[in-house]
Amino acid sequence: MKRTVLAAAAALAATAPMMALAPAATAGGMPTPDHHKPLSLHAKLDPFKVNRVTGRGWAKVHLKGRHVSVKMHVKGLLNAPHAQHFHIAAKGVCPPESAATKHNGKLSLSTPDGAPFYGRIGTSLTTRGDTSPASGLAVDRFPTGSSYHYERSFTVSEEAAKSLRAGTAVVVVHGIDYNGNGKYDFNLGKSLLDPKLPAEATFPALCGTLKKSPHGGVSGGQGGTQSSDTATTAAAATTGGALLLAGASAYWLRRRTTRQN
Ligand SMILES: [Cu+2]
Repeated sequence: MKRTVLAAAAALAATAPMMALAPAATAGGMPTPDHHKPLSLHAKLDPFKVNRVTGRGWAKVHLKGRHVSVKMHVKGLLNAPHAQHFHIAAKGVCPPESAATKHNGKLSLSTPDGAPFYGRIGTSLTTRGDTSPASGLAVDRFPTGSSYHYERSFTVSEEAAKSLRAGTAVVVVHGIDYNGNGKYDFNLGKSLLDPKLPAEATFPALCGTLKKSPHGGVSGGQGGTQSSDTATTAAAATTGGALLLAGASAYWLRRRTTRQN
């Protein structure tokens, strides 16, 4: 019996190397107990005045292993789609106004201007489907509006989880209206990330570092942790369905993660 299983596993490994590789890589990762400690983080999202933004917001993240439950609220932005991400693996801070440079002759802060401070995109906070950096500018899958609430649970990359634990993950909401004409246009030129998009659509609007919450999380008592987990489970069911549609590999990843937890 056991030999049959092993033979089947060997055959699977030979015929489907991609599938066999993924679990092996996880085993090699040797997760420490620390990785399983749930963690609550929060960020106050402040506007980039140099980009003529007056809005603000907040973000809360519950992290367990590589599973995140994200809640965000923003207000006072342009009524348009807003790309939003966890930026990771740099200084873990929002850039000072002095990081701004001239774009189309106008002093403003582009996404690359701020990169030395908040880092590259680690997670795309989309409303559905993929959440990897590849979806960084998937404009049709980001929240739209001048004010909005965002809530979603999903699995982040090992790198993003690491940055969240290290306190170097930064929430950045993009999309500004520099010339105040009520729409994204090319007054600051083309986006440095995608020349088809106006710079205004991708320049950072709000920013905040995700810090460990003083209340809630590990030391926050059973009540808070439990309610968070309940919300996570309910939302995860929806996310699972979306990933299933997104492709077999994502589905595989989802199942693997579920088993680990
Ligand atoms: Cu971003």
